Amino acid sequence: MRGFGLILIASLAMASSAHAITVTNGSFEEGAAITGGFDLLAPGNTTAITGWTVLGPGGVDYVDNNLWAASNGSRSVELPGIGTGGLSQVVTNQFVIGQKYVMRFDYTANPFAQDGNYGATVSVTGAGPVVFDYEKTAANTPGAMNYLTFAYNFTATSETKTIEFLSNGSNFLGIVIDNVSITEAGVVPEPASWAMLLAGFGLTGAMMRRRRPVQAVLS
Ligand SMILES: [Ca+2]
Ligand SMILES: [Ca+2]
Repeated sequence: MRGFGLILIASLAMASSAHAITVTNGSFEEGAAITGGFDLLAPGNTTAITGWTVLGPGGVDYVDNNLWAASNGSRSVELPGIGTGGLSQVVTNQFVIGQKYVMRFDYTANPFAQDGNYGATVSVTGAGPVVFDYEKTAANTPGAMNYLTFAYNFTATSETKTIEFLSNGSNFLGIVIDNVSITEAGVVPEPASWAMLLAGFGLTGAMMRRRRPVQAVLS
C-alpha cells in the first residue's frame, strides 16, 4: 500500500509539472543603454531591446527606473512611443500543437498620463487578439506603479509563434508592460490520476476504519 501511495504521488507530480517556454528577454532587462530615464525607439528597431522588434507607427519608449519603477528588474516598456506602438517576438519551435498555454505579463499605465482608461492588444499567431486595459488614477506614481498581471490563454496551432503587444489609439502616453512569460496550462491532473487518487483515499479510509479498534485497545 505504501508503494502504491508513492506511485500515486509521483504520477500526480508528473501531471502537475508545467513546462516553461523560453521568451527571450521577457523582462526587457537586456538591451541598449538608456539615457535620461527613457529612449524613444523607432518602429523596425530589432537591436535596442534584445529579442524584440519595435512596432509602429509610433515606436515604443524603453524606460528604466530613473523615470519609473519596473515590475521586474529595472526596465519596462511603454507601448505607445509617439503614437500607436508595440513589440513583437518570434518564439521558434517551442510549442506543442494542441497544447494549451498561458502567457502572463505585468502591466500598468504611464504615471504621467492624464487619469483615465488606457488599452492595448495582445496576440499570438493563430489565437485571437485580446484587449486589456488599465484605469490610471492619481494613485499611480513613478514609485508606486501598481502593476497588475494579465493572463492570456491560447492553444498552440503551430510550433513557432509570434507574440505581439500593440497599444490602442494614438496617445503618446499609455500602457506599460514588463515581465512576459509563457508556461503550459493544464496543470490539473489527468482524469486517470484523479481516479487513482480517489481510489487511494478509499483504500486508506478502509484501512483506517479497520485499524481503529486495534488502536483503541492499545491506547
Ligand atoms: Ca523588467
Ligand atoms: Ca510614449
